Amino acid sequence: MPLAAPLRPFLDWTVATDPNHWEPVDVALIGIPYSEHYSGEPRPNDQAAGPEAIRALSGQLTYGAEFFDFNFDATLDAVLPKGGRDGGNLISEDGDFGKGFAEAVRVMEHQFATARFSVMLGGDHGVTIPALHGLKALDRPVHLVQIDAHIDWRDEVRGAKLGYSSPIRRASELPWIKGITQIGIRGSGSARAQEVADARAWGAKLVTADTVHADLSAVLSGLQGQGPFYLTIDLDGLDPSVAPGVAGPAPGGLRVEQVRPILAALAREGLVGMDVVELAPSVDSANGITAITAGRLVLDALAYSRGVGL
Ligand SMILES: [Mn+2]
Repeated sequence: MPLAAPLRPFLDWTVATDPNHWEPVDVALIGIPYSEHYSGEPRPNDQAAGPEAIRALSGQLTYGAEFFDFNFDATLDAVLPKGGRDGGNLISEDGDFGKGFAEAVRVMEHQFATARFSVMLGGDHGVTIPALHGLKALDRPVHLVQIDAHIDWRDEVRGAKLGYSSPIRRASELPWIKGITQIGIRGSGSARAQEVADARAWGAKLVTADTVHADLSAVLSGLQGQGPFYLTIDLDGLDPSVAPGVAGPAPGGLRVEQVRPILAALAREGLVGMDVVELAPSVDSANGITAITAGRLVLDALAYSRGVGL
């Protein structure tokens, strides 16, 4: 069943919404516009609107291939991959992500198999779980890097095991995840002591935001030799002053200029793909800076993944 066409494709890429007709490409993207609050939460969030918000404002990143990108000292034509594919939005037929999970895994597997670099836009952090399952299609172990304020190691929350508090716990159960590094962790309310103990017992490396602020280069050298990588960015890993449009803002987070060297370090070792999740457009600044930042980080990762700027 084809995905839903986007209102505007990311970076004006070619739209191809039927996975059965996906051809091999350099880079491909889908959105999983899904968010599910836990039972008993006071209100639903609007993270399902994230993929369309990021796509809509991606127009601000590309005025044309001949425009100069000062991040890379080159024109966009040299920075961006050719023939990017926007596969549209994966919408569960019956609105139930639990039932739609297997289909989401199948689509992600197919995207990993047909794209050198795979991008997925969420959605809440639960949508990272089918992406992690889809990595099986690569048939080689990958190291998971997470940028997030929270460790997301809850086994379940009120019966839900595929929710936004559990993606890294679910990752730890997959045989093709050979390592986990969690960057930007901070504050309270992220985990109970048991979850921290479980993460450390598994061997996950918890890198606090304060560690990044104190010595970014040590964080970067810790990633050496660990690839290939898959990256999941929860936008609340960034500081709320630069990424305000999230449901769980936490003070003291990463700045864009700290994230970009991390993207470069991952690309040097091999970055197979990434997702960006947890954008809540209803609480973004009026100018959409969080959505723009999300798109910019994808663009930066794409450039680095092609060796540009390394
Ligand atoms: Mn998260």
